[in-house]
Amino acid sequence: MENILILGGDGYLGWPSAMFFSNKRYKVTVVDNYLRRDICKKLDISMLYNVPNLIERARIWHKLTGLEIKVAIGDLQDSEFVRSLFNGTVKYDWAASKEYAGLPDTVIHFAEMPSAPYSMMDYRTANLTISNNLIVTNNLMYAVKDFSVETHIVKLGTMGEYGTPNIDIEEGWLEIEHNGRKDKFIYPRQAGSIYHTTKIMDTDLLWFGVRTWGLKVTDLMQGPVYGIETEESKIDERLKTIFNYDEIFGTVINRFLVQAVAGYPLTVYGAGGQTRGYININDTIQCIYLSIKNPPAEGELNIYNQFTETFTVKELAEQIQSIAIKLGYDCNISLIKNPRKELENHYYNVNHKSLLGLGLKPHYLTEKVLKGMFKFVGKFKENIKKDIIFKGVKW
Ligand code: USQ
Repeated sequence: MENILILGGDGYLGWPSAMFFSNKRYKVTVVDNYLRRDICKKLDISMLYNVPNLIERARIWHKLTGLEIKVAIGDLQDSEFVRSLFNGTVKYDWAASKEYAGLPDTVIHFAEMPSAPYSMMDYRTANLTISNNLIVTNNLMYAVKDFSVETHIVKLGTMGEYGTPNIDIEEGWLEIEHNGRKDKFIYPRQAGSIYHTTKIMDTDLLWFGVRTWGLKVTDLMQGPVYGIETEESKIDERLKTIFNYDEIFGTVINRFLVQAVAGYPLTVYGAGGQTRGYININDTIQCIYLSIKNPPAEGELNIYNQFTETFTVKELAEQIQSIAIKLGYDCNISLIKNPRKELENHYYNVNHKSLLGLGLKPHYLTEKVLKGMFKFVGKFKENIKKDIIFKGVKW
């Protein structure tokens, strides 16, 4: 039985991944310190619905399926806590059997502060983002180097590391010819927020570990994710993942869906020509699974561009508006002054063949998928708080 350690197991992607691998009979341990829930509380941001905490969810999962997801609650910025997960001294906060899970074959690293707007609120939130994301990544890298060099690290990166250059974006690497000589480098990066910049630095840290100590790393350059339900979340209401629609933690498609249901004009920033590569939550899980099934060799860094289709923000708003109207919602689009510093009309041509080559079967953003999301979000209409949808964090 393969052993997987999931860092950030309480998150939007962490919990569905944990259930997916547990269902596939992997031995799963999840770790979290509830950073996102705490920030939401501090900023008075509520999610679309309440979700039981990680310990409660692992208990429910065990009761319903008989499968065990071990839980350790703790701050991964604490290097001794990270090392305890590798040297066998960890004390689980919930487990069916308290016996040590053993060294992980794979670590999936989601344990980052994932919001660009949060990182840009002020110097304190920028510092928290930098220290959390970099220290956690460094603690993980050292623990793997010191205790378990065979472990494959799968790290969630972001398409935002590349920015929007005026040339084709390759998959991680670029061959450069200079003064008659050639070499291959990590593709040039130019992030649009402090958060995205920490993801570049993470990539650089792990690339250093790969070159220096022969670590095995896969870095998944993911675009904005949308969606709610996965196969396992359908087993029971209480197993569904957290869902943010606020300006800080909500990603754009999820936000637009909630806005349409609430009768709040869809907030297209600026001209709306910003193009990004989007991915369904079910495909995120598929991509992680494919990455685990195809690990890099010792001393190799795999970089995959993880999205299935590209849209401008305006196209997304128009598509969501047209379905909202069909469903009887009164839905308008509002072009508001862009609070972010980003190009609003730009070239965007990205190579993303690798994961398709490994067997990814995309779930596209079809009318059926959107209608399913409308139905789901509609059930929680009464919970939507309009005042958290747009506050205008500016940079
Ligand atoms: N946008 C709007 N209106 C909104 C919200 C967003 O027009 O109400 C625009 C943004 O200006 C941006 C695009 O939609 O051009 C995507 O914004 P987003 O908030 O969905 O995504 P972003 O801030 O880039 O971050 C999200 C996740 C982050 C992940 C990233 C992937 O929060 O963790 O790394 O997507 S990527 O965008 O490819 O860098």
